[in-house]
Amino acid sequence: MRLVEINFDGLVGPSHNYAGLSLGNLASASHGGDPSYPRAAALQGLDKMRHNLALGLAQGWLAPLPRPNHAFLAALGLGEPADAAETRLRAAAWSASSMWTANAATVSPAPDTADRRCHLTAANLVTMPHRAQEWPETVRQLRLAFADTAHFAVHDAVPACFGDEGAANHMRMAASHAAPGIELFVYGRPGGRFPARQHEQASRAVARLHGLDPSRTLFIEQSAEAIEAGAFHNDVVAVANERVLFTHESAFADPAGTYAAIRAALPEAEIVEVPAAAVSLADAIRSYLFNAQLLSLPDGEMGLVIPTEAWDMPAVRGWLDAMLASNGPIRRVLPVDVRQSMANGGGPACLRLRVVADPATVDPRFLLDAARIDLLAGVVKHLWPEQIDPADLGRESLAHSVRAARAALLDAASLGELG
Ligand code: SUG
Repeated sequence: MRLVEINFDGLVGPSHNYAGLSLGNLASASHGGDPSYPRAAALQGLDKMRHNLALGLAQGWLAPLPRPNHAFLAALGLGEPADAAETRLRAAAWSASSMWTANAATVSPAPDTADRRCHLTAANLVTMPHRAQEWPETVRQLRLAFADTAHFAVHDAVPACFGDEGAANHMRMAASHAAPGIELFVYGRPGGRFPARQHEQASRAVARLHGLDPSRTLFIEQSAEAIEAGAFHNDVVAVANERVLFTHESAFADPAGTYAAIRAALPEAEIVEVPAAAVSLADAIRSYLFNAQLLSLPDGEMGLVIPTEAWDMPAVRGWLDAMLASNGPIRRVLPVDVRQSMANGGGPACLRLRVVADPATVDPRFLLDAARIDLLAGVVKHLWPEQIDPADLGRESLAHSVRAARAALLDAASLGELG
């Protein structure tokens, strides 16, 4: 077994649009109503995959879900809605939100689990109607990609009474990817201005389903201040990789207690904390500095894949330059352009689901090399709509081209089962 980290990026779907559907996600709210550019969005995502593959890393992908979701509208008793309240539900049925695969599932690699299989639990995403419809199709795709039951267990989502947003609120730390790790579940306490999307009971259920060792599992409260400032998921203010936690000072309700618990469970842990005095919480969230991919590069160094928005913000750049000049564990900063996703609140980290596994145990149709990225990009260039205006949602001609684009993609990728 050769356990490595594989990042599975969601390919941005042909119905990508800005509908302002996510309360508490400031980018989604501020871009609601803007025209979107699905072709550019998907190509930006594919360029990020190409970038990370060229670093020598394993790269996978997940296909967009079928949209528009007529079954969702029909279950709500809606045909072609006309009034304003129903317009939001129609936009929900068109949402390409499955592109943010950090919310697809929570993943516990084999070294952490009781049965030594890698466990994945699909996230129910119940807090937001446009996302709550994702998980049955997501789980179908995960059961295809990780069909080898000797190495993987894929669980249905936990009951909808407990909100679960998947890996966006889960971090794993370990001496190395293949070593037994500690798992950190971050939940929010409800009652604030914005919804706390991750419920503590959902996190505890996932940990039980995965057979995690309670002495190596931490349940950490997210700071109310962070949620209030727009950190609708923990991965907007913290990211971990192997022994390193990279976090904003204001990410957790009890930072000192959290760091002490991490160090007690994993003595080699290194915590890189960005103080609010250097980068304010508002700038951290606006720039998405922490919605980064913290990656172990083949040469042994760690690299931080950040959105160009973070690189371009003076306070953030100043802090990053000082970090690189110091002797810290993060040695490289790698900016990428994912602007179309960023405008809906999805940075580099949102676009990927991390799975530590032996690539030989994964369905090869979900793994990428340069030629397969070119293949997917060819379909996108040819068939993804160039632009969608909010008023286009609901048009039968657009629905037809969106469905045809996805069908051609599945055909090219030999994934007809998902049709
Ligand atoms: O759930 N945005 C997504 C962004 C998810 C980001 N994921 C992570 N942080 N891991 C969300 O809020 C906006 C859709 C719209 O408004 O059209 C949206 O769903």
